[in-house]
Amino acid sequence: MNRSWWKEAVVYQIYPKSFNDSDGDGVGDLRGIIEKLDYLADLGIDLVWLNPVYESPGADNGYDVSDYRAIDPQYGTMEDWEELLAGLHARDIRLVMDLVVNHTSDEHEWFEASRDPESPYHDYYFWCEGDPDEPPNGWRSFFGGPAWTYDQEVGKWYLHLFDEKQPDLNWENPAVREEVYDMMRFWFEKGIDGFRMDVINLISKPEGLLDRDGAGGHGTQQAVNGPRLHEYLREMHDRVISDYDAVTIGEMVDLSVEEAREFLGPDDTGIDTAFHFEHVQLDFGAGGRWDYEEWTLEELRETLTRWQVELDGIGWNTLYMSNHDQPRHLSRFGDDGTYHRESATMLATLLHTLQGTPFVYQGEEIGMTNYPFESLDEVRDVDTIRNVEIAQERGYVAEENVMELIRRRSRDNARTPMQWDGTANAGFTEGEPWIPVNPNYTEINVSAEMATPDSIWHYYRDLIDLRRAHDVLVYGHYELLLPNHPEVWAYTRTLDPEEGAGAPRVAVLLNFFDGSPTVRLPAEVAERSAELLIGNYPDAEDSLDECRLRPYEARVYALESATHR
Ligand code: ISL
Repeated sequence: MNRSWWKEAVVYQIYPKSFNDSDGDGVGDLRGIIEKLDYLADLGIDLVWLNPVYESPGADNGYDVSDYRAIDPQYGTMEDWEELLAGLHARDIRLVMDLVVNHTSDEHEWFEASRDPESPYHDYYFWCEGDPDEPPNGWRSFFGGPAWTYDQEVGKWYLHLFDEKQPDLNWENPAVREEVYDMMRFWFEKGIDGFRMDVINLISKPEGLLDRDGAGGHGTQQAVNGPRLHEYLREMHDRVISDYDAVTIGEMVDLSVEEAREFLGPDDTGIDTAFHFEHVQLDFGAGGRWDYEEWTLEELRETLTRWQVELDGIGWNTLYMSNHDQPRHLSRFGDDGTYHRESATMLATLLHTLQGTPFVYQGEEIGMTNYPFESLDEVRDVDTIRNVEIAQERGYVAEENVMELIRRRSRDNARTPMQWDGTANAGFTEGEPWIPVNPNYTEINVSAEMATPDSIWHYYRDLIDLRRAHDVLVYGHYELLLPNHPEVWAYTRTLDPEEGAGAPRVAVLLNFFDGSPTVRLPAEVAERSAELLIGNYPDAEDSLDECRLRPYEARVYALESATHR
């Protein structure tokens, strides 16, 4: 398998608004991140993905960009950003910026100019003529409600797949593409190491979208992997990305593994790796994200196994369960009460021992949990507010269950401030935080975690070190061992299987529940001599013959000649 620095990297995602506030205005900022550079280096990560810090009115916390080449004043200045990049590079940490080019802010100068039908900018967006009472088609916004807004002054509708303050760019217009490529080059020339590409598989809209009787009538789904997507991505690669040693991480909604094989295959679109959503949608009910159903180990294991097997040798996986759009994965897939440490470390073991690039979302490394929302006043996210209203209208959620749904689902669960220590506001700010701090900060915080030798934080650091020491954990082929075990997920990773029994190989055992199951591995694994590389309980036995796992126990064994590189 071809080696790449980004395959070997562990990524740390920083949501700047909630990471660290240096000036007491209650909002995290770039200087706040600079203060924590040594923290990042101590954790051992290789790459930072920074959510948008561009100038923005903030309707969607920076995913509504009004100037792609300027830093939003709430985060600091371009000089601060340059200092941050230099500070990261000085510590051998690379930087990936967010590329938000499916849409701009409605306050972007292009959109403002586009309101004039005579302006060359008019065609930068999807403006559609027609009856003010009847949207051009039935497309729905991801944030709920119609994907079209009628602009009285212009006398036309415009398309927005997200908030009405996020009009979609018209990629069919070559001038739009040129603007984007220029802007990408601007950041590459400043020295960044790649882009995480926001909803990149929505940029190609179906033909006839603006034609009321045209193809657009079949629903928003048609914006996913649209007809010219390959062409645009290829062009972006050839025109800009290929000039740099950069990683490209596509956020791709509704991506199937078959599609991923197409997009991520060598010499195709130039996208190196992608975020898919299959495993974070297993607990969606019939009504979608704002409807709930229990996830099962069977489904989770089957889903991620499929991605492991199908992409092997063809594409490359991202390994994540958390980000700024997802509730905290410890609360979702683990036990954030009794087995807080055990389940956080077990899930971390999964995310660092599959094939792919692990993404650690800020706070995950200390076991941050969902927020105990009690009232709508504590919610900040547009997506939550709008979608909850709609779920109520449609009857997916009764009034008395609204707060429970928010506690489970809201993106704000991941956006509460990073918990640095046990002082006021968790050490995040000396002012009033823009969003409430999780009251559990007195127990769950960086300072306590770093001071406790067997903490979640230390386990993350050990996992990151371990992956760096063993090529098999990066490049090894995945093989599922006990496909039907009701409580345990067990697999091996093998480097160069053609070397037979001498190939470096590790076995991973993960107990997903609070029982104490017995694991009988197939003889060819169980009979090998094994050395425990990492585990989240003390005194795990060295033998693989009939193991009994403790609640949420995780163990990683080297089998026979698993070599250090
Ligand atoms: O947040 C969601 C639920 O998990 C998704 O519907 C989300 O909107 C989708 O994953 C796209 O996300 C990205 O683009 C959005 C922005 O709000 C998200 O924060 C971003 O990650 C629009 O730019």
